[in-house]
Amino acid sequence: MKSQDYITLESEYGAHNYHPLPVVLSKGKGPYVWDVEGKKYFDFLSAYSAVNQGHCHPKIVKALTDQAKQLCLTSRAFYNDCLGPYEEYVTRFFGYDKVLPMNSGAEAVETALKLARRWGYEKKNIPENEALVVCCEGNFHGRTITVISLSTDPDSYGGFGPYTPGFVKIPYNDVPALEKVLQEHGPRIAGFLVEPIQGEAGVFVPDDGYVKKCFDLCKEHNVLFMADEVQTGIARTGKRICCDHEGVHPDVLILGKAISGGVLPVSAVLANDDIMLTIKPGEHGSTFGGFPLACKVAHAALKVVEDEKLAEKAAYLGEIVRHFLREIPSDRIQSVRGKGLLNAIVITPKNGVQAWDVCLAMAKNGVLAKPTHQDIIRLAPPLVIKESQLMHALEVIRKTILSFDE
Ligand code: IF1
Repeated sequence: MKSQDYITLESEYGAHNYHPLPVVLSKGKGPYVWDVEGKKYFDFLSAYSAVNQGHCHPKIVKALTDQAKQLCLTSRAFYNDCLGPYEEYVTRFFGYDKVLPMNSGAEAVETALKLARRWGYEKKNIPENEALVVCCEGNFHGRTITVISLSTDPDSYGGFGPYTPGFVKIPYNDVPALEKVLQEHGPRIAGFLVEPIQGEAGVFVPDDGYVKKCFDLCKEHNVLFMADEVQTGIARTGKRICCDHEGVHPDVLILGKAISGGVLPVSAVLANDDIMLTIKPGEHGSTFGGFPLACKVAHAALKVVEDEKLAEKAAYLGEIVRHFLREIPSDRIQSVRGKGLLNAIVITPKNGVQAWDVCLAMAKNGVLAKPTHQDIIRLAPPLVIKESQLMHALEVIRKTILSFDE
């Protein structure tokens, strides 16, 4: 079958909840993917930063296949010999007392929201059903009904009401706005949920010091600082988690995507005992949460991050990316921004050429990326990409953008 045949099948039998680029992939290895016609591409999306360790990393695939022959799923009705060792590893890896394992990023965000509310009632004595969580305009935390209730993007929340109450939205990258809401409603506020870099908003990097100032304000007002690092975590921005850039240790850390190296849906919420133990047996969980396969895969995926020094690599290569892109002599590039290997170029639409057209041309030339919000192209290759491979891909991006100026 050809690419078009697969596209037709998806259109015929699948929900139309996505608008993919017309590329049908069938193989992945490291920073590369291949389509069904055998064309090779650099993957500059990394499944939205889930494939930081590269496609089909041998050590992660081995962990999956070895465990899959042994025991896949027990449910949490019983103990098993994978969960405890993984919980010890991942809590030590990120520096917390406890982890609550879930599957998707949205589920981990929901878990964090439940933890904040429960902690608010039990430890902060917020009156029952009155807890508030502060979140930021422009956020993306997932697509469940409660999580879209935090959203300010009509494409995310439109037509799905009524919405979950108890959220206060403030501008992102605006410390005084947080200070004001804490002064006005502090005693009822259980948590502040924030992405240290807003990924979906277009790799919106806040001012230096923003994360630290928000953290300090939360401490001052006895509010949980909850970092959604589903996209920015796991070495992507050049540190183990993005909050590390400002020495902030979130009260609640939300992880997903690359915690499994993009092999299985694995997410996690980490917190210390005074927060985590407010949820009692039988009050939260999920069938596959922390199942044996997930434990082995995530353990292997995190070990790859450590052994291959992927955070340091991302920091070093990220500087090269931003310098290179800023040197491209094209007025179509409005700005270049990012941290580590989470970067984006803002494209100025000119004579009808938009970011989508640039991505189509890049795909033709062997680099896969996808625009977000019309004019922003996110560039996030797997962190295992070699410098020589990166330079090759950057040259392709350069030539592609300049080709529109001819
Ligand atoms: C899609 C966006 C990115 C996330 C942050 C939680 C989640 C995500 C910071 C939820 C998920 C994914 C969802 C995916 C595309 C991608 C995405 F475009 F949707 F917004 F990365 F920016 N917190 N982001 O980025 O995690 O439930 O998906 O596991 O919906 O197509 P999830």
